[in-house]
Amino acid sequence: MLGIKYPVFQGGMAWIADASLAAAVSDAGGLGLITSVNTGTEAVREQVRKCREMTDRPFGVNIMLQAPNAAEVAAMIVEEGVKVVTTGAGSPVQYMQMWKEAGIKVIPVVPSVAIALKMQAAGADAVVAEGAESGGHIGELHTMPLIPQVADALDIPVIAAGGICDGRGAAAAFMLGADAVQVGTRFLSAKECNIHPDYKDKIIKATDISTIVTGKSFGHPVRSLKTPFSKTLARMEADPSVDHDQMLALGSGALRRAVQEGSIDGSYMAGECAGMVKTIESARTIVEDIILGAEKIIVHVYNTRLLTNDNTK
Ligand code: TUI
Repeated sequence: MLGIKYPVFQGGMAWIADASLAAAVSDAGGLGLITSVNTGTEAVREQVRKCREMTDRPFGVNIMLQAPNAAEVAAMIVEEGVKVVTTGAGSPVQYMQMWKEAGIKVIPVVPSVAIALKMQAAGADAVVAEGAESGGHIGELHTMPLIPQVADALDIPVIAAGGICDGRGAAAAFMLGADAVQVGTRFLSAKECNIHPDYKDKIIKATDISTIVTGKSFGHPVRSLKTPFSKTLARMEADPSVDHDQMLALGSGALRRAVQEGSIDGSYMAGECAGMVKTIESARTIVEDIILGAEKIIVHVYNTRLLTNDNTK
């Protein structure tokens, strides 16, 4: 459907996923995605043009629908002839007709079966079903039960996201009924990922219990690395005398501050698998490790009949 070699998407991480990362992932055979969250629509357009110069392979744009310029970016990708769009944090139904007429493949990110069905009915070509293991803005369900339920409910392809960072996670996602996987957190460590060195360092040093979810009590759960800043937010959230507007004000701009400045007042968004990311590697190495790792496990299980504990048949 997309003309890619491997069923591996790179998450369209806000402020992070630029032409450098997207082109490297696409060049390696996956689907690179450029984020719409940048200094403005023209900056996103520049990234699209840059990416096209850097690779001949297909790539896409991810639109964060809560951003004030979402409608502008929605029109810009048509002008620029982008072939694939993924959307997050809302419903892209109002743009669907325009994108379909332009021949763009539309792949909304969804957190539940109900929203997945709504997207399919609206004409989506596939969905990314994203579990709450993910970094950033998350839903309630986790990947293990979310993927099979979405796969059973839909006729269109399902891309699994949330907690997938190597061949083992990808193989598991395929077992659950996914047609492809989307990976975010592991690409934070890619050589081609242009985040502040302190952000990368925090990912490399993370352990299994290094992330925290804040904002759930006011309907905006976000997973990020535990830092003095995110722990302060969590304490404020538990304090009934602190109002939500105060917290929203503190959180505003925090992701950008982490990505560009490595600031102590930054929100270092990351998924639960940050603890599995140990080294800085090229995007190509990451894509190949995920897909070849998954293939090796699947072939091994098949050849040895591991699940029946009976090698005589
Ligand atoms: O969008 C994401 N993850 C994100 S967006 C983001 S940017 C940000 N910046 C500062 C503070 C907070 C966020 C960081 N991470 N993931 C995709 C996703 N989409 N997760 C959940 C949803 C979603 C939720 C509701 C999609 C659709 C939806 O409703 C659709 C409807 O029909 O209402």
